[in-house]
Amino acid sequence: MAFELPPLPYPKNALEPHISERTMDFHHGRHHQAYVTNLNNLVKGSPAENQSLEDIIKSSYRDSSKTGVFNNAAQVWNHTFFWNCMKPNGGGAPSGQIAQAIERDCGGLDKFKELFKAAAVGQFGSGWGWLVADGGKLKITATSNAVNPLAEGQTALLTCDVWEHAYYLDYQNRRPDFVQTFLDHLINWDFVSQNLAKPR
Ligand code: MN3
Repeated sequence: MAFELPPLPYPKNALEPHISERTMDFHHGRHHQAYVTNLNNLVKGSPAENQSLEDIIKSSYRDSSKTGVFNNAAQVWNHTFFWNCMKPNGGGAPSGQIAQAIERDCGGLDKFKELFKAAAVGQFGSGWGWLVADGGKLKITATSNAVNPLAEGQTALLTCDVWEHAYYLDYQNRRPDFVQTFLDHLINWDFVSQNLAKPR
């Protein structure tokens, strides 16, 4: 069974003015779709064809004969996760368990934003900024290219795509402004809470 591009969890123009419909059109319709198409072509006729996306990611990571499979599988997963990390009128403050964990492990919401922005902006070249759960604690990380917490044995809670294709049409070279906007206006804290609450 072939992998499919999941629909966006909101209309393409729903994140305006922060992310334009044009960016979403390219990012979801072209970039994310291309990873899905590439993955299907790469696993066709191999045992990976019948594996879950998560299993493909874990089993192909750091296997030099499966670099293409890993990169495309992880990018399919990363983008689906990223769309769900955002919502129209997002941002604001988290509540409940995730708010307490951010207080405990990141020093509060303002400090979290500062550290997340530094990690995401500081990622040299293409990659992702993350909030993860690792050994019962929250951590802020950044990964290069397609690498994600799943591959590293961590639980992904939140991500921001910092590949240039994520922001260049709307923000050009101003990655810090894009990440700040993501933090202030786009984060779907309900989704982050669900990820923390999931048994693992
Ligand atoms: Mn992307």
